[in-house]
Amino acid sequence: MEANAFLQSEQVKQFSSELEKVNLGPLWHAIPQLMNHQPKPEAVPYLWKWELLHAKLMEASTIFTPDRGGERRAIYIQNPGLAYKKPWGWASATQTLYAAIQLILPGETAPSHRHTQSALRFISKGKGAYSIVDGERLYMEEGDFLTTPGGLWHGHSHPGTEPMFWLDCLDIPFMYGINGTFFESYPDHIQQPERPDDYSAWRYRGGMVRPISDRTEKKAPLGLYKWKPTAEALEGLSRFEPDPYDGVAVEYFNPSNGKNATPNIASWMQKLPRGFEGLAHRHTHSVIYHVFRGSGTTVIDGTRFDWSQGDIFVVPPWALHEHANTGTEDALLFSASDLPLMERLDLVRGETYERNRGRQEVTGRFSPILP
Ligand code: GTQ
Ligand code: FE2
Repeated sequence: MEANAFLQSEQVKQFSSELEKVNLGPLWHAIPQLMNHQPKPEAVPYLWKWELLHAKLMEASTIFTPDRGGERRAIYIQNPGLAYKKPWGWASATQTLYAAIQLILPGETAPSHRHTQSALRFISKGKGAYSIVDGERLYMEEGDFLTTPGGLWHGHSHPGTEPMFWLDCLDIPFMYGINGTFFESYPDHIQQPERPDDYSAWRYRGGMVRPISDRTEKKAPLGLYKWKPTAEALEGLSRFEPDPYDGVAVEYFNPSNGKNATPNIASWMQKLPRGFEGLAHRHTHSVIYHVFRGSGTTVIDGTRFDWSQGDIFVVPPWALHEHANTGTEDALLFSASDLPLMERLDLVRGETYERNRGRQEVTGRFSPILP
């Protein structure tokens, strides 16, 4: 008897269902689903418009305040492909990463806490608030990048005058999946400074040199990466040929060890020069993009996503994608990915798209939800 017919036979089926009743399972039925030949992500390519995120956060500000709720005013993105997780509470951006936009208004304070999840922030809009991380107040402005590795106390407060919006990205779903969550509230609302303001930014004022004490590996020797030096790095790199897939791209790194600034999450700032038309590729890590400046399109698995300032979009693992700048200025994309997890798991793999001169055939166009 041929294998398939044998598995479908009454005797085998009967036995399999008896196993189920006693909390056992037959591998011979499970293996093709469990061992797919290549990644089969549940997360789908998706895009959230800034107009929607902004409108919902403004609405939230009339309903929820950190004061009354004891927590941050953040609204997270839920990947429709991960909606199967909602019965146990929520869906995340990808299988490993969470992303949200957080809004803090002048006069508000989000109390300090600490957790095993690592966080990063990228400032989309506004200035004047600070994040206090491990006793250091970091004053934030548009384009700045902050890292808060797991385990450090952190809270936010806004002594300034205009609303501030930023992207939060954390490895919450990954930590949840491995049951690695520990969380504590700070005993006394928001932590008070234990070091001078912007201490780490001053220590790294020079850029590519480090204080001699940082030869010893530290979790977050630099807490906040200013926009200006990042922009200068992109400008210098722009003298040369852009990467055919990613344009002109730099990575935020930990100056004490040369690794990604945030444990488990890699973060990049990439410039797609005016007229840039990237080639398609795919890789095992998944990416969350946040459009800092400009507009363009990304084709993901054949569907075209049009993006502009403030939008968030997700490239799931192993999805073919290519970026193009269709606007009249340089485009700047901030991104966060789980590449460091893939590296630790020895799962770094990628493929370039060879057909059609390296560009996908566009089979559809994504229609985003507007407010
Ligand atoms: O600001 O500390 O969006 O702990 C999710 C979890 C933000 C934060 C989020 C967090 C924070
Ligand atoms: Fe937090």
